[in-house]
Amino acid sequence: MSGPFPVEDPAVARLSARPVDPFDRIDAITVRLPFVSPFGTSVHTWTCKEALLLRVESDGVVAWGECVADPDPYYASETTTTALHLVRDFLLPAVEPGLTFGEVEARFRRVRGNGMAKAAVENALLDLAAKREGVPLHALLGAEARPVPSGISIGLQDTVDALLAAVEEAVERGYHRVKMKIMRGRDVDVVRAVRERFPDVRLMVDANGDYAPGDARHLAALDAFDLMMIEQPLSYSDIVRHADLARELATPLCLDESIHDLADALAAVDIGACRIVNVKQGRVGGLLESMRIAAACAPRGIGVWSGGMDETGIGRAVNIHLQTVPGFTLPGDTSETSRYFHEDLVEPPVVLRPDGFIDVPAGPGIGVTVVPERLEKYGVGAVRLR
Ligand code: OSB
Ligand code: MG
Repeated sequence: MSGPFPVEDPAVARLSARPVDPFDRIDAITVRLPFVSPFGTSVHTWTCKEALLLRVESDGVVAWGECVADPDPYYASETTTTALHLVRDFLLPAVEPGLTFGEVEARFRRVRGNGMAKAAVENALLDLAAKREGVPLHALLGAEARPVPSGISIGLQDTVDALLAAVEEAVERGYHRVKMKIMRGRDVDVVRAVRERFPDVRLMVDANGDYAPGDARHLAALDAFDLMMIEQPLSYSDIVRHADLARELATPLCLDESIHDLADALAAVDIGACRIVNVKQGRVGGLLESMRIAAACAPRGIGVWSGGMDETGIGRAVNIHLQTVPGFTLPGDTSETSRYFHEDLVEPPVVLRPDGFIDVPAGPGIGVTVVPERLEKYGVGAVRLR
């Protein structure tokens, strides 16, 4: 049943009214960072992180925005190349200092979809605003600093032993919940093996849309393993069948790929397609839209957590700041830097405290510093946009 469309969240309204700061130049830089180990999913195996970065300079202040798109369209339709096209030819031309963030967002709405490109611009402008004001990003979002819970996303492994070893390491490190990727033919037996060995771990699975509506009975076998949720079992393009599936399963469903904005989230929640939403700020078009989704889900009793896109330290910091916002109620896909990269672009790296929590950076803006030599080392292309 559809409820009323939510009124604007007060924190979002305040940020929307804020003018965009003046800037002197904007560059796009593409980087490629090798992963410590390949990340396998039902849709693709990634061996490195290619990311499009936006660098904004303003009176000697340097701000950053990382676009979460991959170089390929296997997780989402956007790629690093399409995002550069959209940023250069359609989004940046619509940005003028002095417009409010709300007005910029309204201009961006004329461009359909392409949330990851929009988010990259918004992220950079918000980092600039926070740095020029001398406050951490989470304060700009209206949230109090609080340690955020950790979560790990373990890719498909070649053997069950390798998976058990990865889960064991995660449990020893103190991660608050473990997510494992599943796909057709690598699901029930593998999950059973993990559950038998780790009876108490908070466990969930992510299928990246590998199943079809006819698989409901098969997926119901997962109900035996006390999973927190099943993430995106069916296609990214099919919210309605998730509602049908949800009625067949005891385990809550969570949507990732299907949710591109607040309207998608409300549609999914209203028809019972999910009880939990994975908010990736890039996928939904930025931090303002992420806050709207969290604010709309909280009173509906819908769990929200921040997903990840194996970001470099720039995007990882953004995800950590976002999770201080009320409404982010569950551990997200936020893990230590050392799991992904031998060397990241930024300092300091994300580390887990002994209690498994992650401290939100305290410095201005995103609160991490890009190391120029590493940008040089991992950069594969740069172009001045403004
Ligand atoms: O489906 O959540 C996903 C990474 C890339 C693309 C899609 C997904 C993921 C992850 C990893 O699960 C999240 C992370 O560790 O950043
Ligand atoms: Mg997912």
